[in-house]
Amino acid sequence: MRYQETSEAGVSYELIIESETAAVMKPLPVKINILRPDGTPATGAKIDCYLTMPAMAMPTNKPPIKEIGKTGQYKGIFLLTMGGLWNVELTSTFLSGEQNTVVIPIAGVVSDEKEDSVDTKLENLFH
Ligand SMILES: [Cu+2]
Repeated sequence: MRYQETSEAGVSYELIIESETAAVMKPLPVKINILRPDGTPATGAKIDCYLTMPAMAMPTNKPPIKEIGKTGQYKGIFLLTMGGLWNVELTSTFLSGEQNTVVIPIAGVVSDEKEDSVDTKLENLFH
């Protein structure tokens, strides 16, 4: 899945979740491509990432985000701890000291497969 958001300062953030759905309670490898307003890769930024839910307070969820080489492409692993709407809050601090932030909403999906397997386990308990 691919999301794109542009900050007020014109910095573009592309968030790629390397799976078909943002499944809950599964490690989700992500890549983040950051482009400056002139279209060049934003290299050497420090990225702070907070995963929050707009509907409620959740425990702090702050996956580390690291740059892959000096490419302006960053990576990390998300873990969504419940189903529903999440906000991916990304703040970049550039070498110049300049900061900017975007918020990207994503839907955490409880996997049917997981529910089925729990049901099957319960059925097995009662038979
Ligand atoms: Cu929640």
